[in-house]
Amino acid sequence: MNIDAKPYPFELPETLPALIIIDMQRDFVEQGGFGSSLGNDVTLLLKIVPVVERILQVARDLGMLVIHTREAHKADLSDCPESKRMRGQCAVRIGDQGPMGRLLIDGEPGNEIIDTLKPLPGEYEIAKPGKGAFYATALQDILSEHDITHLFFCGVTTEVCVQTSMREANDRGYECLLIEDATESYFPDFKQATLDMISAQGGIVGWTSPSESVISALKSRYGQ
Ligand code: C5J
Repeated sequence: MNIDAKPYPFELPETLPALIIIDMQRDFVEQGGFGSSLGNDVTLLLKIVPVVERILQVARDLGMLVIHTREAHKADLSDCPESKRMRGQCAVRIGDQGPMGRLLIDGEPGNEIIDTLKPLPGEYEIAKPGKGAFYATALQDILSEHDITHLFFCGVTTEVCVQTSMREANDRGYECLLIEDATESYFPDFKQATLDMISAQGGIVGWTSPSESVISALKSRYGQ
């Protein structure tokens, strides 16, 4: 069973693939978080929430491994390079107090995954200090323990944490597909460019496909 995808059909494996949901945390999608501190219009990101909810439900129904990530730093900022904290000309920075607590700090209200996508018991929630989900996390060990070979990505933002994580996964030998309408950027052009560059050159980073195609193929392949 294949998924209709770019640049060519994505072949589903015998064993269940995993779903990785990148950084659907209040810091990026709500006013007063890290995303808005950088001057972004965070409302743009909210439109993917119902699509991600649908995909998450399908993954749960099929018993897929689900991994949620959050971009998060320790309260003492020991895992946040000064170069990252000082980047940009903004009034509030990582670790500073905002309306939802300290920006991008593990355990603060703003760092939580949004209510409708909250992890359930049995799902993994990874706090990652970098843009990539593999950097300084246990992600690779978790995937190996579960014999995962194929990954579906969604979340925010397309050209930063999603793309970085997908490139890290691609370099580690995973077959990766980015769900087109389940990822979003503060910059629509950047989202499109990212989708294009992933599937260019014969799928140099992987595949992309709309959620409708992904969901129907997953249900046909792994449903009862
Ligand atoms: C950013 C992310 N954009 N989750 N983080 O800083 O994409």
